[in-house]
Amino acid sequence: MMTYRLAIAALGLAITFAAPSAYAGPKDYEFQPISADVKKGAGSDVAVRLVDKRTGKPVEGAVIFRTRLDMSPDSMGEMTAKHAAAPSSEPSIYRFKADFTMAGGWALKLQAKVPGESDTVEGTVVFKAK
Ligand SMILES: [Cu+2]
Repeated sequence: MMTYRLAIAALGLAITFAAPSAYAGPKDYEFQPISADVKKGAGSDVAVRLVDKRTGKPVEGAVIFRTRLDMSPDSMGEMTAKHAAAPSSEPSIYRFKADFTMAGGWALKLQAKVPGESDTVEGTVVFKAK
């Protein structure tokens, strides 16, 4: 009987400690550059990967519904660049074509819907145009 009660108590503890990580939140995801170096000029390739930070695994099937590309890393936050989503053969890599009109630091700001996550996932990826 004693061991049974101990087992129940241990199970309760396990559930208590497991609970916080059982619920995913938007902060559990991160957009990362495939390559932080990009080519200055029109129609440059930009690619980001979405990773689940809890597992380190890539996340497939995110729907990126809003983006902004600006030079905020070089204190030119008002300077934006035209860009558009481009096809990707890998489901966890999200590609764009961008017109980097100036050499220097550019920030790609993304908002996405991620499968199984009700809140919007946001991320900023910094690139260096050369
Ligand atoms: Cu600039």
